[in-house]
Formats: sequence, C-alpha cells, structure tokens
Amino acid sequence: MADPLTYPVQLVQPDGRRVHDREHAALVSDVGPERLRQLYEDMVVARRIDVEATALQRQGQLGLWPPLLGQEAAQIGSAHALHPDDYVFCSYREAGVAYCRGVDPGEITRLWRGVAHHCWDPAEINMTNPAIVVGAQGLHATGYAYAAHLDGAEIAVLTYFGDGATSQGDVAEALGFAASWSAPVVFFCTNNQWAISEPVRVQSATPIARRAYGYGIPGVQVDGNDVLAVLALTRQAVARARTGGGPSFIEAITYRMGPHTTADDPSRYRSAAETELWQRRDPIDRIRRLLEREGLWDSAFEKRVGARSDEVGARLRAATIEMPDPDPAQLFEHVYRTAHPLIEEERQEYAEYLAGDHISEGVRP
Ligand SMILES: Cc1ncc(C[n+]2csc(CCOP(=O)(O)OP(=O)(O)O)c2C)c(N)n1
Ligand SMILES: [Mg+2]
Repeated sequence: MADPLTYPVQLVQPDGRRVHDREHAALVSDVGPERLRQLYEDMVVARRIDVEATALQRQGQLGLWPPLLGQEAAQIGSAHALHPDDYVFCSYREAGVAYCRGVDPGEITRLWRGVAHHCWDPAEINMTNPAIVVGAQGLHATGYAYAAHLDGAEIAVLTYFGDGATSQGDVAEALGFAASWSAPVVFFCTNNQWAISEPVRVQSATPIARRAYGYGIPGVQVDGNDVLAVLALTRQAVARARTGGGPSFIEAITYRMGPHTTADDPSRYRSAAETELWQRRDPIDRIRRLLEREGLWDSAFEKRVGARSDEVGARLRAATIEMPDPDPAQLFEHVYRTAHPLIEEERQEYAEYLAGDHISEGVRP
C-alpha cells in the first residue's frame, strides 16, 4: 500500500474535475446532487458569517474576530461527517462548524462582543464554545471520548486544533492518552500554514500527520480545500471511532487567507504573493466548478444560496447590535459555586469604583 502521507488525499481537482481514487471516492459515493449543493451552500454561508463578523469588528461592534476565510472546506466537509449525537471540541475559529451543528447565527458573536463568557449552549448543538487556550480542547475531547466509551455510548468526538497547537503539551498528552485507552476521538488538525506569525515549518520537521504514528494513531493528510475529500476522510475516522476502532488523526492542508484575528496584520510577516497563490486555490471556487461541470449549477440554485446567506448575515448582524450589555457585577458570578469572602470584597470594591465620581459619563458602563 502506498504511504498515505506521500501526498494529501484529493477527490476534486482545482479545476473541478474528479480525481479517480477508488478507495476514497467510495466513502462519498452516496453524495448526490443535493448533498453537493448543500456543501456548497454551507461553505458560502460560512464565508458570509465571516465577512459579516469581520465587518462588525471593524465597525466597533465586536472586540475581536478570528476569521475563517479560506478554511470553509475543512470546516464544512468535516462537520458534514458528524452525526447530531457526536460531540465537537473546537478552537476559536470554527464558526462554520457551529453553523452546520445548527447554532442560531445570532449567538455566534456573543463572546466576541464581550457581553458573555460563551456564545451558544453547548448541550443544544453538542459543541463546546470557542476555546482560547491553544490545544487545551484536545484533552477535553479525549476525556469526554473516553468517558463516552466507558458508558458504552457509540459516538465519535471530534476536536479541531491548528498546526501551531501541535507544539503544545496538551495535544501531545491527549494523543498519548487517546491511543493507550482507545478513546473514540478524531484529532482534526487544520494546518492553515500559520500560527499567528510562525510558519508551519517551524512547528514540525515532519508532516504533522506523520507524528500521529508515533503514538500508534493512524494519520492522514487531506487537501483541506477539497470539501469532498475532507468529508470522505472524516467519515472514515468518525466511523472508526463510533465502532470501537479508537482515535484517528487528520491533517487538513489549507490556508488562513485573512489575518490571524482582526488584531493582526499579516503583511508584517508574509508576502502578498503567498496569499495570492492560495487565493487561486479558493475552496469555494473549486466546488462551484465541480457543480458547473456536472450540470448542477443554475440561477435558481444561485438565488437560493444568496437568499440563505443574506438571511444568516442579517440575523447575525441584527442580533449582535441588539445584544444587551451585561451588568458589570456579573463578572463576579460563577467564580465559585457558593459565596466566597474574597470575591464578595472585590465585588463590593468594584461597585464602589463604578459608583465613584472619578468615572466620566462617557466611559461609565
Ligand atoms: C496556551 C496558549 N499559548 C499561546 C496562546 C496565544 N495564541 C493564540 S492563537 C495562537 C496560534 C495558534 O496557531 P494554530 O494552532 O496554528 O491555530 P490557528 O490560529 O492558525 O487557527 C497563539 C500562539 C494561547 N492562546 N494559548
Ligand atoms: Mg495555524
């Protein structure tokens, strides 16, 4: 058998032609016209969520936003492989996955506006909230997966993390534990080539997926801008987890076309030529070309996609602007389960500070 890591698995070429790869194409042989169109629609909506949220940040309505531009195929392809009872432990960048899990678009920006510690209710969509501590969610996912395994639940747990996160101890510990205990977890590494200003070549001297083998976990590289290939390989890993086969590792090779977050300026550390190269590999263009080649594109479909993304964008924007400011005293809630003297003292002090004359009306919360 060929070394699965000598090239990333691809099912659709950049010009929209299918790749003849019998082994992997079989994993998506049931994906017919409607499912293909749905994948395209969800990718367009994910991009719209990103464009809208980025604009809201630039307009002062959000404190921060971590763009997903360019990563739509990696997110939508993998999310489509999951069942509602599977569980997702994400990083901060997976708004497209949250959309596919059924989140109300009006909840996506809540944390980023700074009005709550969370965006959505994790129990409603079986997906955790954005996690800022890089790689920590790998451990959470492994623990959850192992517990599910002990309970006899036939589910898969999927955790998203970046190329940079693979340098974190948390990810290394999660891989070791998951392999030893056959935890039903899929490690989905979105290799978007950058960890803020650090290029991937300084994260790993070997393809990232190859590291999984050192833990006894099967690893594979996939063209992360090919939504069908991502769907195929994630389905395979999810099926393995759900049927007691233990953990898997997927490295989705893609590109972060925007800044790391809205607080970052990528022109300080990477060339415009590099970004332009990847813009030519746009994941949405690729699936659109496939639909066109296969006669699945028409103006009615285009209208349908436009209407859905307008609807989601408008809901996200209106809900963000209408989010009420929280009572600042809420900051002290949920630190401890029961009252704590030090927290009470701090709450009192802060209340006095807020009531003080030294705060001008302009900045009073
Ligand atoms: C433990 C920890 N260390 C450092 C940071 C600061 N930080 C935030 S994102 C990031 C880079 C992560 O890169 P990668 O894992 O490739 O994910 P990407 O942002 O590219 O999606 C760093 C270093 C952090 N949030 N948590
Ligand atoms: Mg990265």
